[in-house]
Amino acid sequence: KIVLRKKEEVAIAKQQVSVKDLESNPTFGRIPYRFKDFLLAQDRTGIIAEFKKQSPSKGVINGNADVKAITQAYNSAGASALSVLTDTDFFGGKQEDLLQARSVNEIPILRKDFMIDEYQILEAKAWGADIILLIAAILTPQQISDYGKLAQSLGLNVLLEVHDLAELERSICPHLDAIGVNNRNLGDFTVNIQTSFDLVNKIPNEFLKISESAISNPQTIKDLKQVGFQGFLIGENFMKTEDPGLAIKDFIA
Ligand code: IGP
Repeated sequence: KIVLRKKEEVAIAKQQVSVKDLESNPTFGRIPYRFKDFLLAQDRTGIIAEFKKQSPSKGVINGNADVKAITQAYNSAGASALSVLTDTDFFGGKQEDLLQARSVNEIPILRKDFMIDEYQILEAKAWGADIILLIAAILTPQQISDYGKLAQSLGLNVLLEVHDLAELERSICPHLDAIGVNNRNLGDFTVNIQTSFDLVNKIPNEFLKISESAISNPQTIKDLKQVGFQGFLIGENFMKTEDPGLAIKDFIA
């Protein structure tokens, strides 16, 4: 169970690095990029390009991938934002990946991890993230509201991830900037793009609308745009290729 594993991980991290240490990191004071400014920019594509070396559903995708080279290539191809996995146990990511991506990119970066404690939001800020992910399936509405509020008070943007209408309805609150519909069921890993089409009209217009996972061709982006999505989170389809920075180009009209 991911949540229990994360709790252990966070408990250890707290012993090693105090909140004070996180706050005194020079990166902690930077002013984050605004998700909206990049997602809606005319010269960008709406693609949130993900750096992901492995996943529980696919195993190793691209074990030797170079985070700086790939995120820079995504960026120069026109990605609106980057997503970097920092979960080690399930996704083979790490803090260093985010730091490295931050050091060479001037577009928003999502810290892609399972946030279950306020401490991780301070980490995200200290490591140079601009956006955090809150997954409705593993959080109570109270946690979503509290974590969203804390993140926004630090200048971070908040992406809420939902997989069905019940999650969306119970989790919606003012402390969110974007709502992502995950086309992958985190319980059994099945994917269905239809999930996005079914939920798009239930997302209030004040939030950025993102479709996440299992997007594998440019036509799907056009179809999703047509119904109102503004962001498209894509990982595996790029990462599984020899050259992810080249693969993204086919998705840019
Ligand atoms: C990307 P894909 O199918 O393009 O690789 O999916 C992203 O949506 C997926 O990695 C993801 C994810 C998550 C990973 C969506 N929600 C939550 C970890 C945790």
